[in-house]
Amino acid sequence: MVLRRITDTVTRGIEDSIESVSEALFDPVIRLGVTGLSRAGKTVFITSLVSNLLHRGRMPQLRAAAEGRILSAYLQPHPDHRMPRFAYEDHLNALLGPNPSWPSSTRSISTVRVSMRVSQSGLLRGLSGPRTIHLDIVDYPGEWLLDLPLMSQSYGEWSDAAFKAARAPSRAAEAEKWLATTAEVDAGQPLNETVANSLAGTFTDYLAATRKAGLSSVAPGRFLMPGDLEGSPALTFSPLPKPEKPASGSLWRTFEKRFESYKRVVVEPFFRDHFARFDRQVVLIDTLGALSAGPQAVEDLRVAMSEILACFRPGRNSWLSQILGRRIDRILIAATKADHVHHSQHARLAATTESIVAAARDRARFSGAKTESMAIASVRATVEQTIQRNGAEVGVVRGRLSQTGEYAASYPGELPANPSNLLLPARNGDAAWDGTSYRVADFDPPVLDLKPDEAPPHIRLDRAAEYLFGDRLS
Ligand SMILES: Nc1nc2c(ncn2[C@@H]2O[C@H](COP(=O)(O)OP(=O)(O)OP(=O)(O)O)[C@@H](O)[C@H]2O)c(=O)[nH]1
Ligand SMILES: [Mg+2]
Repeated sequence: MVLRRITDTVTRGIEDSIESVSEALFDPVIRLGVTGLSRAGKTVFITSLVSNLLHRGRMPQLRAAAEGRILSAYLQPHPDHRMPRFAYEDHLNALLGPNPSWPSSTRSISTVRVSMRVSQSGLLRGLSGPRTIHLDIVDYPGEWLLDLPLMSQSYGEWSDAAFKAARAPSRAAEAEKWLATTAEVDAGQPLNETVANSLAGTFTDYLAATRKAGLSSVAPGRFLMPGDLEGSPALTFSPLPKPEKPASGSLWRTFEKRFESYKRVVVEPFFRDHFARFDRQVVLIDTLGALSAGPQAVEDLRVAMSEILACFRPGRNSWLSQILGRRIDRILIAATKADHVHHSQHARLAATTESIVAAARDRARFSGAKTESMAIASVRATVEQTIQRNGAEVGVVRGRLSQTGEYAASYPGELPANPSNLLLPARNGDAAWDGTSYRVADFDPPVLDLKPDEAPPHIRLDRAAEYLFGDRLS
């Protein structure tokens, strides 16, 4: 019996490795990472992309689709059974029902495999038959990337940086309670779990409040996006001022240990097992949302995006560059929800996004990854209209407003031709935009009466797909 089980295991092991060898040899796999900060639009993007790959009528800019070379596309179970499956069907059903709703918020990593039978282009077409190409799309919170800098920081350094950030004027109100709780604690005293919980709790509340105020830079990522670590001791710590000589068993030493184990047990496995395996990456960014929250939200978004993009160009001797198995050679930075503004403003939306990420993007480009920015809408929830306003024609969008459920036109304001008009006040820490405001309405998803072979309407999702993996379908 025992022998039989061992042989079974060995055979299965061999079969598994044969499967992965044959897959590696014959069926190319494209691993596409989809990230962005919370509410950036990751789930809607993946749901619409998968649907539009399965039914390609709205994908003229994806060359392989336009040339009729994608003979079929279908969903397959992912070979790595440990990875949670992206709930594509649930998310699509939410969008397509008679009372459509946006998919619910996701908190962790998940994946879906779209397999395509593709015939080759040009001369090769006649020479070899179609082949199967797997596209593995991985949804993961951008907040998790904000943890990379922790890998090179000690607990003391991280604490100092966190206190400095919390004392910035834009965070003072949100940080007040946590700083007051910290001030009452003697970090050199022996650990007391009640005190530890109250520190970690007020610290997490502070991070959540800054996020709610529209600020983006809120590491450690798992405090707000715990995934399956909710309530775990790995997350029960917070920054502390360092006492003179902290004894072992003191609060400070315990938090130092927990910080180190957070790095080892949480941060490192994510980068090693997932991040290091991507070929292509799309970073979604809600530029319009930040504009409506004000200059400080734009500045905070700029800082968070530079931390996120730094992960794609690790220094040669850094911890990350040593574990990177493959290299991400294309990054798309996509401003989502472009259907919130008239198409006449899309170029300015892309330019504004481009300047928010400019410095970080240039560094990524320098290290060999190709990058591009574009304005997209994964699901188009509005129609466009031109109205007369003070004698001039103005392009507006019209849709069902989430707040009231009524159809109405919306004009969020005119984006400036020169993005530095936005970035400078943001850098200066101005509290509001000078003489203007951006008010971006939330729209419900459109009521779609799709035929079984149709996918949701979008803006430039096909161009995004062509950039991200079109070259791999030839
Ligand atoms: N109009 C419009 N709204 C969108 C679009 N994509 C996303 N949204 C809005 O943005 C919200 C967040 O989108 P999600 O796709 O759930 O964002 P996410 O990044 O997965 O968010 P988390 O899972 O919470 O991290 C949605 O509920 C919609 O209100 C789009 O293409 N058009
Ligand atoms: Mg999501």
